[in-house]
Amino acid sequence: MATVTSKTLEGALGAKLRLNFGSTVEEATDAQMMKACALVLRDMMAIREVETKQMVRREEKRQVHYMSLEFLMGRSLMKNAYNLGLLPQLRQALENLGFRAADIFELEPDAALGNGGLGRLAACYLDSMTTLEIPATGYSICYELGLFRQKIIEGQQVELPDNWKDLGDAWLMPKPQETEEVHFGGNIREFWADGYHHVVHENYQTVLAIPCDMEIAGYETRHTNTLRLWDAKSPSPVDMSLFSQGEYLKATEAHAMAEVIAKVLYPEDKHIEGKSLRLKQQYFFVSATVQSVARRHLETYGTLKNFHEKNVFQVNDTHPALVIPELMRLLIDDAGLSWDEAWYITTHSVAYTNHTVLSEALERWPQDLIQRNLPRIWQVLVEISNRWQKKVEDFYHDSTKTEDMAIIWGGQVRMANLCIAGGMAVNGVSGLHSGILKKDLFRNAYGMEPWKFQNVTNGIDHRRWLSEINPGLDRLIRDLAGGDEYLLHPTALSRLDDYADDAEVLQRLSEIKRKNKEAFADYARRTQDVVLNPDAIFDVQVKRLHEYKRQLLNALHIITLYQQLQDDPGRSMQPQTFLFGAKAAPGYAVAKRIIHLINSLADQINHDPICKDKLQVVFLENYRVSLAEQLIPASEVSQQISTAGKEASGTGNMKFMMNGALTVGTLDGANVEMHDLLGDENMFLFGLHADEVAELKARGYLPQRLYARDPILRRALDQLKTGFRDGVSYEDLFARLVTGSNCAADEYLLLADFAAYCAAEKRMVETYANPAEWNRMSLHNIARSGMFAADRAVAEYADHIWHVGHR
Ligand code: CR1
Repeated sequence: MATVTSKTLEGALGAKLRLNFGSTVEEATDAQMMKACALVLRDMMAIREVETKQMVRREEKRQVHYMSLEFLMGRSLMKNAYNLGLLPQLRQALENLGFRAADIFELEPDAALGNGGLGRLAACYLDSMTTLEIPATGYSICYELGLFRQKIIEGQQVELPDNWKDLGDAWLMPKPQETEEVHFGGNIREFWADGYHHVVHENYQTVLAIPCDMEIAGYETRHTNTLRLWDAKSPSPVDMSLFSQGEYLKATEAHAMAEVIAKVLYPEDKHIEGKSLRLKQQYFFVSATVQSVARRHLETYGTLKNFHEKNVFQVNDTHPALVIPELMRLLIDDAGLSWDEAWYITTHSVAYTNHTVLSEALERWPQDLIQRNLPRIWQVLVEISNRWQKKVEDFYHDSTKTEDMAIIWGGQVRMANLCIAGGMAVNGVSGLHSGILKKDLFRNAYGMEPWKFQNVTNGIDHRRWLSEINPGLDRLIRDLAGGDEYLLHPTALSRLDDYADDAEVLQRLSEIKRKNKEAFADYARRTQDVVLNPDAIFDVQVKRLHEYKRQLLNALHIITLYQQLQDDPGRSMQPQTFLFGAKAAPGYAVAKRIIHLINSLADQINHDPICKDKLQVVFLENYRVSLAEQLIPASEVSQQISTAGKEASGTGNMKFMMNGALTVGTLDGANVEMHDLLGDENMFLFGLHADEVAELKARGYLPQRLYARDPILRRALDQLKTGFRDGVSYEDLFARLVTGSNCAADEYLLLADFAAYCAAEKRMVETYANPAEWNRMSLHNIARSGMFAADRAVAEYADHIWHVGHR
């Protein structure tokens, strides 16, 4: 293809505006221009996508099907332009046509088809799978409404709908000719005829699954993959027989039932919602995916007997676990294979990643819900469960282990055990987490089939999360570490380590951070209506609001700092700005109370003159990918303070490290591996280790004792009861930590780690007073972050789980 210049792009954009919007460049609005940009890039990717598909078919490549109910894509315009190598040209073209490129990029809505880490991981892996030239497709649901938008009103979270498709649909390419049918409800009829056992599913309701494809461009490759988002439609808009009887409302019921499936993303992060709509979402996207993959396979090979040689389904947590019985159903009922043949194929084409050990997040479905909605799948599950149970009994002869490993038990279907039984591999997402799976959560399964268990430590798309969002740092790295080599070989970042004593380099690093802080302060003033002090340390905790992540511990420490300042208002101190960003699941009351508390605390501190130029607390509204992209390059301190053993990996921690922020953190998740690379001297570690947490709990943890013994802690906790100038008391949070309310007190051991946390923060502030030391630490963090590139993680999946080649 001829090289694309800004002139070519100007022409293409002008043509798009005329053809799609009947508009001239002069008349076009920013929104129309944004869409035109998307359409022009989409055209380029579409050509490459066709080429890639042809190559995969011609060379009979094994394909990866990455199944996830969540893909937290964020914005795509800048990303796609970057990967296509057209970002400078696009910027130039927009400016030449009289538009401000930054405004056009800013206008794109985030595609927030995910909740947090799990969904963002899937998005980063799509980028790496494509860049590594792995034939891969992502599968999910084309939610009409993404994760809710958050407004803070009088200190509290209010949820608003996220209508992302208004502008965001420019990336979607509907493919109605590849529609699949998914069947719900009805009954099963079985009979013998012609010497065969026949199974017929009857009286079901059909929902049409229509693919809406989003192309994924890789970096410096023509290889192009697809994210296939299934939209749900009813086969008929109304039931005409009911309509003709005058039952107008009833006549549209089936229609409404079908279309509600793709209406909204469930906003619960790590809490199962045992609702039939959620189950329908899961089966809908699983069934559509399995059918479409099998159909394409049959077209190419004429048989499904070699299906497992050419396909692998990676299931992102247990949400797509029904892929196991659905593939069995298709192989047996539709393709006529025997149970044993089908089981062999299934157990050689499905791999499972576990993302959490929190018991409230482990999916268990009431069996009657499955029986009613998916009668054939239920039958298959019963057979899988019986055979698995027999295998476990024969191996262990131990009824407690039989119960622990059961798939159907006590009226529930346990999806993790299903994935272990039906999968060829099970992996955790950090060394610590994978160890906990083997030693604890899945110890019996590990004892029986140890070869299935693996670790793949998470990674992030460093092209997006460093090069694209932090151009100043990108420039410095190119100057010092061999040009753009690090973009495809992230370990090249380690060359920065050679400059640890180079005063000029360290100075440049600190100027980059300073500029980023100023840019963020400007952004925050425009979009959040807050004035930030760029001379203060930007100390940041952004992630979903969950008790185990311990935002409340951060707040308690800030309360302590404030109380010390009240005792001695004249005391000179290093100014600190604490920034929070977090969405709470709408039904998670305690999480919402913690958001309220942080806002009350912010209101108090920001209005107290003694805090001026010393302490500031900001709760950033509507934390999301595009806000993270502005904030992370400007951050100096990264708060990763979960109770050890609870955060499976974390990926925000990696993004901050890569952008030179220093971590205040516990030895949890991937922090452990960061610490292995950095040592005590390059991060601020504190708190109990995972095994100590377990021991303390086993011994009997008594937070009341800590409350009684430590006056600083007691004073901070008492402040929760008193509250702040807005008059709201947080006695409920006090009770949750100290006395317990409907639960054991302080489940996540905030009080046990409080003193150590305050000491770590103190060390951090003292270090900040020595800029040379701070910048040197920052440099080491960037230099050693290459290990956390998603390219490395995806290559490990490709080598050890998928067995596919890659660049
Ligand atoms: C984990 O909590 C991890 C991501 C991605 C989350 C987080 O520590 O980084 O997954 N788990 O692996 C999750 O959302 C449902 O479980």
